[in-house]
Amino acid sequence: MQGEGMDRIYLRWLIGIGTAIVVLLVALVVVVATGDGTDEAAGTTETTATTLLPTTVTTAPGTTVTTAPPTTVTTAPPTTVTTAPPTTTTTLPPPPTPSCTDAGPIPGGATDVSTMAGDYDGDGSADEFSAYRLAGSWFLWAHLSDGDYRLVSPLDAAWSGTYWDGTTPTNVAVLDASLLGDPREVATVRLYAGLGQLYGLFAVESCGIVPMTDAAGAIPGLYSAMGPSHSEFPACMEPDSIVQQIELSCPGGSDMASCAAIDAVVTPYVATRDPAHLYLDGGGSWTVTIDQAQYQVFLGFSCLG
Ligand SMILES: [Ca+2]
Repeated sequence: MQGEGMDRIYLRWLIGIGTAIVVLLVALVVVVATGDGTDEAAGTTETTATTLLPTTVTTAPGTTVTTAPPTTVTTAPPTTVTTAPPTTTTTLPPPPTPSCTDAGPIPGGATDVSTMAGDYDGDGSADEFSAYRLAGSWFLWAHLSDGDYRLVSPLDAAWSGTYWDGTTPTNVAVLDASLLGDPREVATVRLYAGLGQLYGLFAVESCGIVPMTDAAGAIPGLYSAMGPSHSEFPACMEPDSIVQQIELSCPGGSDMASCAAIDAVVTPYVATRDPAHLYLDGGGSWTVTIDQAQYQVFLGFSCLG
């Protein structure tokens, strides 16, 4: 009976030991399953690592992929295109058709011909204005580029009776051409008659050669005279439509070339066209004292060339 008791005691001890081992194993499993509570208490978050597995692309066997070679594109060089300059078409107004009668050339027997080139019809091309003597009489003659015709005007007794004092000029010469407020130049013509000498300004208008006349229809008193202590001449104040008869003298009879204070008397005229006139300015003559520099300026405006 005593041996049987010992067996029972030993069996109970074994059961106790086994039970303890089982409890410990269960406890260990719980701890492993829940992790240690220290980290959770500290508020840290566990990181779960995610591993991406490489994707295996399987190419079906027997499939041959042929890659086309690169295509070479040849670019043509740029073509140079030459553009012709634009054609400028200048439309000119139709040339006037003057009904002027062509007077013909200067006669072969003419003498004492004097000519001054100028644009007497204002078309931008040079014309000719001449004076000549033929069989004892004087003539004015013009060749106009506008229409290419020629005009002639005899300076006979009838002409002089109309525009002068009836005196027939004995020497005539064309001296200058001036612009007087109009595209058409006027010609200065010296009309010499012994004791009388006059300068006429002549224009081309209405198929004729006409003098510029004053309100009375006569050639105004444009003249010249030169001496040691005086100088008188007409001044064409280009491009203004002003003509001035200038009378200069040096007080005391001193030489004009060295005179420091020159007395000047100026008589102004105003040129108009269609018809051609040279009207005395309503203000009349005025006087002024000029120096040598101003004297040269006046000389530069001389209508006498
Ligand atoms: Ca012309």
